[in-house]
Amino acid sequence: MNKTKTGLVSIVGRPNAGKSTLLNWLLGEKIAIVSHKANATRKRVNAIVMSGNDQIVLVDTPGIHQREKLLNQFMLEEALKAIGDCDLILFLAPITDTTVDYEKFLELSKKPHFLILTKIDEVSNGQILESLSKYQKWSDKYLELIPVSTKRGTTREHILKTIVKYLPVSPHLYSPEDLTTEHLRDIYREFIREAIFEGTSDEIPYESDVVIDKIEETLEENKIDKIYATIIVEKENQKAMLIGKNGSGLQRIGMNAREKIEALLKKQIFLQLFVSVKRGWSKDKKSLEQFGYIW
Ligand SMILES: Nc1nc2c(ncn2[C@@H]2O[C@H](COP(=O)(O)OP(=O)(O)OP(=O)(O)O)[C@@H](O)[C@H]2O)c(=O)[nH]1
Ligand SMILES: [Mg+2]
Repeated sequence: MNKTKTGLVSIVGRPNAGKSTLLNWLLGEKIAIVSHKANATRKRVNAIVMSGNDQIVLVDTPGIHQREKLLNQFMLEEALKAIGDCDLILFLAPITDTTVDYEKFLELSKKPHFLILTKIDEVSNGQILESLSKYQKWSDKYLELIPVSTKRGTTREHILKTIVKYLPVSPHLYSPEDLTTEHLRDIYREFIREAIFEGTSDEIPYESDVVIDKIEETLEENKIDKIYATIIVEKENQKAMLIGKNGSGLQRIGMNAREKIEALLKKQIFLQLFVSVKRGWSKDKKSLEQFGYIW
């Protein structure tokens, strides 16, 4: 009998390590928020990746970090839950990092894991070898040590096959046709957040979030689906900065987000954004729960 392998594989590591980029790359489709600014991911995101008949359920997580704010505590707990609830961990560290984060991770979890060194396109071959040798002393701790670049060179299939080697024989958890367990509206929200990360500076990316108010779908020809969303910020001056002169800032964010959503849906959509102030939302449990950050 032909038995399939299936497992939950959590991607963890410090903020900005390249976790969400790796998830999108292994999936072959962009669903998770990516930013050069740290702490972009706030919640776990599942991607369903098939390798032949075997199913890998990848779980993207917020970067492991310590900060006082309640939202950051939620993010840390999301990462810790993902470490607890999986068959295998992919621990990511940029190739230029010291080994400190990996040493901390080893204290935190005894789970089977791969050590994945990311962004190797940013350094020379000599530096890659040097980094690999630094980690050799933990070779009895990790199952595999894999240097990766999502920009060039590394083969995706090799990584997927290597992951499958360590997964249990088990029926699929999800339909092989599904790409993710996320609702589309949650992906739209992440794409709008990504546009905010790209289009604003200072604290705005960290003190804003997005609520999808309404989605109007149409089957009629010549008409397009409409998405209405509200950007929530903490302060009046952030609202003014987001909206910009004559609304130009908000318009730019809206265009950028619309293009991201259209690339996923492979069709045109209409997106309208509003901005609203909710003082202290990122430090208040009730507000966080309203935005779907549920402990
Ligand atoms: N050069 C290079 N840059 C990369 C690579 N992978 C990711 N990056 C960049 O690293 C930055 C962070 O990537 P993310 O995928 O958002 O990192 P993350 O670990 O999910 O970050 P958080 O969600 O904040 O924890 C982005 O600017 C990516 O484009 C890579 O292989 N090579
Ligand atoms: Mg991320």
